[in-house]
Amino acid sequence: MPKLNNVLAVILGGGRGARLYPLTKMRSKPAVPIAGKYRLIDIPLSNCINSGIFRMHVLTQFNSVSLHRHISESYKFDVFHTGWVQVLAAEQTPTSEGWYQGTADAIRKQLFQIQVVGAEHVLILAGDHLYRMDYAPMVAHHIAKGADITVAVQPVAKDEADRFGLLKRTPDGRIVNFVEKPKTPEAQAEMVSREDPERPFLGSMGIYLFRTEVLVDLLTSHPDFDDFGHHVIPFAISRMNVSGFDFDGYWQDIGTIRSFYDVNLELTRPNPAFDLYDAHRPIYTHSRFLPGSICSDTRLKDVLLCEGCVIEGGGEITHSIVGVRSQIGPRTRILDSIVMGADYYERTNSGSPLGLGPDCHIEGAILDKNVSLGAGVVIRPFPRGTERDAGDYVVQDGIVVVPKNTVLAAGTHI
Ligand code: ADQ
Ligand code: ADP
Repeated sequence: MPKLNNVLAVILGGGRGARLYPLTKMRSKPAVPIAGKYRLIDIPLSNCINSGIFRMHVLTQFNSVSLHRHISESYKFDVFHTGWVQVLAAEQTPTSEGWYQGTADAIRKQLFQIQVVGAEHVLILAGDHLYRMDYAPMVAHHIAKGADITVAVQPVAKDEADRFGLLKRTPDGRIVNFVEKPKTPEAQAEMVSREDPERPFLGSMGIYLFRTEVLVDLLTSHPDFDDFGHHVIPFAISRMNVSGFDFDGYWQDIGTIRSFYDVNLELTRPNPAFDLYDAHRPIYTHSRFLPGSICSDTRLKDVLLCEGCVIEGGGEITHSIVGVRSQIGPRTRILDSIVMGADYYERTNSGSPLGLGPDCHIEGAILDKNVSLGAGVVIRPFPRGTERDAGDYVVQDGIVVVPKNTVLAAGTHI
């Protein structure tokens, strides 16, 4: 396998974050918590470190305090691993020209920072995917094929064709046709390239490896190319050597509240498809030195329970994530929910106790960090497709999300 010290990773930390709202109300998308104790950004950063890539840029629309703190406290390289993680935020306000217009525009606005690193190849990664990938075989493929650009590809099912960039390849792997998210059945039928009737398409994973000079040339000579899927890749395939690299491991896009919810809850089942327990390729995060969790007389079934929690007696938790430092009162029932936990143990700024009070019933919900629910709060899911912003809570595709730091009074029914 090639040495990857010639590769710079650039992680696209997210656009306006509208699809993950309100989890992105107070933080940038890479800082959104996942699996009870990690943040989204930990996934690509860990994949890079485990692959031997130690130089990483994270592009984000705004600098959130929690993202900075998380990265600076969690990713400290020592003298034997000279690397860094650099956050590069869009430098102006949402209304100004400085806002990244799309994935390619985000890279263009930071081209100077990318070039000064002097790496031969740039690996462009999304910040909202759950997967474990060793990038070394992709780099080896890129070099062996003499590619200008290599795109990681996966088979795509019929009913998902409109969510992906679909492509066709020659037998030696060169991409000769690419259509970003085709909507009509005719346009999709054009892109069938596999024998498998269930997964007849090949789709881009939105993971690109560029020769640095090709990337710089493409983005500077086409200032109107804002997006890789819509502009850069379709333009490049007929003019350059663009190769498709097969990746057949577990991989999920978690760009919406629904997919975020489903992918998190899948982790609560025994032997989940994404293995958090792989000791050779761990997912890194902030080490918090938290004590174990206490559950007094509580029924737990399919629960991913994190450290530092106190769960009082008589309650029941099923098919849910209980994040770090969660405090859950007596007789409270939690079903099909993500409870993100808290950043600290004390009271909220308004003086209410942190966590869930006694006798709550929480179902089909996401409770962001540092929430305070009084006694007897009831939350139930809405029908799929329901969208609502009620201030204290937001409904996205039927899932109730209680934003960070929210206080819900005793007896609130949602
Ligand atoms: P999408 O995932 O729909 O399709 P997009 O929304 O552009 O593409 O996001 C790609 C990544 O870049 C995400 O991690 C996103 O958060 C981030 N991003 C988006 N806009 C950004 C911005 N302005 N600044 C910084 N980061 C930004 C893409 C490809 C498809 C491919 C799918 C696979 O376009 O061809 O099939 O990924 O998921
Ligand atoms: P996470 O990684 O989940 O954010 P941390 O272990 O980084 O959790 O800790 C959360 C952060 O919250 C810490 O940096 C800490 O300084 C901060 N914090 C601790 N207590 C309080 C408090 N009472 N109010 C606000 N922030 C706090």
